[in-house]
Amino acid sequence: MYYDKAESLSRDEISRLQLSRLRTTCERAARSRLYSRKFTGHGVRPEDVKTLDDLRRLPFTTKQDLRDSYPDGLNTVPTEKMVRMHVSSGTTGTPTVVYHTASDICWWSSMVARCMHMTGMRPNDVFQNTTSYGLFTGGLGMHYGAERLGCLAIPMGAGNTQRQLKLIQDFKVTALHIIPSYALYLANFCAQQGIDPKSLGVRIALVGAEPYSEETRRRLEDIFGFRAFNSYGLSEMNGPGVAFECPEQNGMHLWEDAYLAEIIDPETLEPVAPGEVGELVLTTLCREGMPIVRYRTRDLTRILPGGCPCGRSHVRIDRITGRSDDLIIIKGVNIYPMQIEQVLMSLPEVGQNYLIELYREGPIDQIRIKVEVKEEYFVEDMRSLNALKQKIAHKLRDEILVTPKVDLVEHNTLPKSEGKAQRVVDNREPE
Ligand code: DLL
Repeated sequence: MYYDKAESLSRDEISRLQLSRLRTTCERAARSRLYSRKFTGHGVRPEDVKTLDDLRRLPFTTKQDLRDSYPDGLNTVPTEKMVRMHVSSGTTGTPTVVYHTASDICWWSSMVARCMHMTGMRPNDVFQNTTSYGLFTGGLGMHYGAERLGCLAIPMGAGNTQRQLKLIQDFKVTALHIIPSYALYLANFCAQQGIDPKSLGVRIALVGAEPYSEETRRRLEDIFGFRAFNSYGLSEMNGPGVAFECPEQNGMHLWEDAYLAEIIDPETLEPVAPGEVGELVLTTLCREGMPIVRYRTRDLTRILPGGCPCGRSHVRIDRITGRSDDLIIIKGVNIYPMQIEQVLMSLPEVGQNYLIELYREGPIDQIRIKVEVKEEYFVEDMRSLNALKQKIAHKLRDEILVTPKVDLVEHNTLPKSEGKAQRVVDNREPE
């Protein structure tokens, strides 16, 4: 029933495995320039890790540490032992690099295969990867996983929607890897071409790499007739395959034999109470070439209480509600973009794309939301459009506690990107 017997280890077995792997990780990490300095600075040695609680004695690692260590300050083996590197998609400053040995790629692929199998994918599935290849880890990461599972993998890559559809149809694709904003776009595209998305016959979609709401999942499942499984990962922790939904679709199992997870308060850096939302901190447990200790992901989530009916013992994390650096503060009120998406995607009149704009009117910060309206609702009658505008603004106010300005636009008119969507544009002048 499971792909890997590690999926159903007892909690005791998981803890024992984690401790032994954590010790190995620290021994390896101490060979890198970054951790030899950090461990010394913290007055801690790998051999001080005697219990899992000793994790808290170890220093955190931040994105800035990775940048400062560019290009190879976290490596623990000579470059000739490495077989691949990925570079982060960061838009500013020095990029971050993650190197992998052959063993690291092997581990990573088997984790991704495990995730895919958990969603119900099997070797007879035809898998199309619609995300970008190259440096983005969703390309090769998912591809290697699908091959490992034994599926026929189509490395289509991002964009070129006409061709995506042709391949899906001609090769009877049954499983897709797709970013949520692109899935919404594909739905529009099908409508334009007069294709019923359900007729494509895709039964499983692996949907992740950017935040999306439960409402968006439901909308996608409704339109395409597939089951959409949330998929979480980050380049620093290999990429996809860190946490994934099982058929219960209620939280993502985070593979604790490969990653050690903590949830901390981003201000105090102390652990939050069980079940509370905080920042996810991850330690690699199986990585050889470039282990990372206590990496601050900035992603906000919580550990869901209780076991999962699927029988897998690995903890489940909740849908990522946002990043601690995504927070928008308008008129003193804290808003996460995901709250806005939730409201928009629950409204039948709203189309598949939206954009949040922040601007300043005199000294006051304002928020404007541009919303694509479905074709059938985009009528000429001003009164109906105004009523819709008001309805959206009221629903949003109930959720985010400030009244945004709402602009309705025709469907397919907002900018779309081939990769992750940029949902927030900040036009406020720096003070
Ligand atoms: O996005 C890895 C990935 C590829 C995951 C394909 C899933 C599928 P990065 O480009 O380094 O890596 O971006 C990582 O994306 O810290 C989150 O903020 C966000 N993210 C990833 N998955 C989800 C998700 C890949 N399911 C960053 N929900 C992470 C919300 C997500 N946010």
